[in-house]
Amino acid sequence: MGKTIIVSNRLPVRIERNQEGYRFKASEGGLATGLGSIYKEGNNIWIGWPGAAFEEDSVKGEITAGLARESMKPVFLTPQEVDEYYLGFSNQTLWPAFHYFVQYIRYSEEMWRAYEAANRKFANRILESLEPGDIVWVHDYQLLLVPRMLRQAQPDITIGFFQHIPFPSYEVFRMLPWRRALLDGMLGADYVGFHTYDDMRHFLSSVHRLAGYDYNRNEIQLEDRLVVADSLPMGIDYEKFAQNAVSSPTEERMERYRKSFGATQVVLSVDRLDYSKGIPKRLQAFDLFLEQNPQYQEKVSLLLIVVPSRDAVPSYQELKEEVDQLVGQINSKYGRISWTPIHYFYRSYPLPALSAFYRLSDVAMITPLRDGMNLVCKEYIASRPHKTGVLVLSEMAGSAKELSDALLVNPNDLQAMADTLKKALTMPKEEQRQHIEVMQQSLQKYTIFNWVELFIGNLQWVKSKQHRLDTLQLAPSRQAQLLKEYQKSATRLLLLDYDGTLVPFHIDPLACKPDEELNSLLQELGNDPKNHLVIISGRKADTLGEWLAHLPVKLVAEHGIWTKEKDADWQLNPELVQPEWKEEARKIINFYVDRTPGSFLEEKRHALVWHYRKVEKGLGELRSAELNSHLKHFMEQQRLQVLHGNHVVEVKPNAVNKGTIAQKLHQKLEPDFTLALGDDRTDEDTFASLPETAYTLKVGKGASRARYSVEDYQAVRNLLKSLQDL
Ligand code: GDG
Repeated sequence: MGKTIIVSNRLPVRIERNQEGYRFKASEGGLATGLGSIYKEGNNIWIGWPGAAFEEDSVKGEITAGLARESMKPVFLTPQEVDEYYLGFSNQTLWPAFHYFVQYIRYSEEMWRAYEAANRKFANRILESLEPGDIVWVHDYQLLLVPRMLRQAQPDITIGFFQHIPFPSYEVFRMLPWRRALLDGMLGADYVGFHTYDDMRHFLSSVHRLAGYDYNRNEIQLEDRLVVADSLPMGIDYEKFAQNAVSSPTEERMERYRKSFGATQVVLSVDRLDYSKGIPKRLQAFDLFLEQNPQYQEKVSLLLIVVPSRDAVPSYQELKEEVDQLVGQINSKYGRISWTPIHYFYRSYPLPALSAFYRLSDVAMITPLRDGMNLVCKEYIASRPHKTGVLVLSEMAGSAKELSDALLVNPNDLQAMADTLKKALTMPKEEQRQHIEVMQQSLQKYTIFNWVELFIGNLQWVKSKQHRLDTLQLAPSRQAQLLKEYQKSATRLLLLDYDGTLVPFHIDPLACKPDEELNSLLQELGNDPKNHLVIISGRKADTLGEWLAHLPVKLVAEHGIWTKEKDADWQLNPELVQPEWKEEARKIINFYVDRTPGSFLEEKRHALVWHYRKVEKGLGELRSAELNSHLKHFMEQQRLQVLHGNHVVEVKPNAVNKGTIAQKLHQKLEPDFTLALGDDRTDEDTFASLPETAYTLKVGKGASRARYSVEDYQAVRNLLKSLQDL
């Protein structure tokens, strides 16, 4: 087991300078606390930006050495990179898009290039530290491209990615010109986590519609790898907040604040300055509440804590002005000498002060317009030792999914917010206790530590599942064993698929005629009297005959409909049912074509295929399941099979199947050595039909029922040459 490398845009540290040099203060963020137990263990490290621009090499060296003592490695960014990658693409393109603020999205090719370059810088820093067996855990929207960059450099590594902000609906995500590169970047990971089921669902839908990958529940099958998406809501360090709430620094502060507020009820609001947090709407709702409920004037105050953030971004500067103005208006409209409606602070506080605010407040009003999770509301609940207090929470925060005992509101509905605030202020203590108790129990059970443990556990599970699905490479030792068994056997069945197995694919399917090398290989192998060489293909009989009839091989065309011995005529499979079945099946399928836009019926000589690749995701799955069972009901008694494949439902006679024919040949011949080679889905039937002792080989990457895999047609030819040379 190697080390774990955690990667996030910011390192969990604040760097301060005093006379003696630089000092490193651990930050108290949720993530830092949660991962604190991990990144300091063994050789584990945390890689990220130290948070300020350091120019001189000597300073960088000093900082690197200081951070190394804390198990951290810096990625230094220039002021221009901070401007274009962090404040630019991350916070003026991705942040607004992912929070549904499409009006704020900046579409700048220059910022995108800076984002790519900065992601590359992070990836390179990780690669410098990476050793075999390591796990890399990448965090958040600033680093979406990093997983793929790592995967390209080191195809086998274990990579987890967690997104802390929402993943938007496909309808919004598709607006980004760089959408495909962003998705591919994320898909470099093995395990991709989100706070909520909806975020995960949106991600899967974008993956399907934009990248064309299919998924089954939450598993995405790429060409060569399985990726699992998951919803894993982040918890808090519950004990830390619960204990802080009753610590003496908190108690002391709380007493002081309480004295200043007197008998006034306090409503708390804490957020970073961000348009996603819904601060202006919250203020308007408070205004409406005071206007409609004058009896509450002088009886209730809003404690508004706004933590400065991203103030170099224009939309944040505008927001700051708007908040300042609204607070001014409300305070001047209702304020008295003895009462201030809104106590407004634009700064951040040390933890004991924050804790005192949580304890002091009768109500916490957390109403973001959109929030990945929102930890403040969870911290408020954990900081209520007497189990009183009311949480008014936006439906649009990820945490609303877990905290259903809060008073949930639509943050755009001012009247509902004003009414809910009133309800919160008048809620009987007993009812408050019931709600807080339930929420405390759930937050206590699922903390940040459980979240970290679960994430890493799930990531390892995905990796082991990938290994189980991976077909073993035909390593030299296994190939040697194969050759040994071949040599000592007396009767051999060699089943070879044609396209993609013996010859490469070509845009023109008629241009895949066997070349000289292949001709002589097949000739030699077929001449060996111990060998029964069969080419088993989906191709038409005429083409196969034209290309291969001169060779000492048996030919099977159109997946088993036609067979031909050397120097004999083509024989129609006697088990084929009469084509009348098609009429009934066609009627059924057409009924689904009419009801499902984007689907169509393909007529083959011995099969009918309903295609739904272009049908809207969801509808296609629904209708295909219906059609599948509808057809099964009618068809299976008639020696027909219904197959639900990759965006197709196919009905065809049982006899039309490479597996059926392979099994028959095997039973008849009773060989003591069997080799089957194939590259696509129809060859899977061959692999499945043969006994376990057979050498079944999948050509190319991807999950397969074959025992082993080889890289491509060239590797197949090399293998056949080794057989011939024995
Ligand atoms: C992103 C997503 C997701 C706040 N003021 C002070 C202070 N804080 C601390 C809180 C809390 C944290 O900052 C804020 O976390 P949130 O979750 O509320 O919001 P974002 O910063 O937007 O975080 C969010 C989160 O990532 C985690 O995945 O929940 O949806 O947007 O822990 O306590 N801490 C101190 N003084 C303050 O004045 N000490």
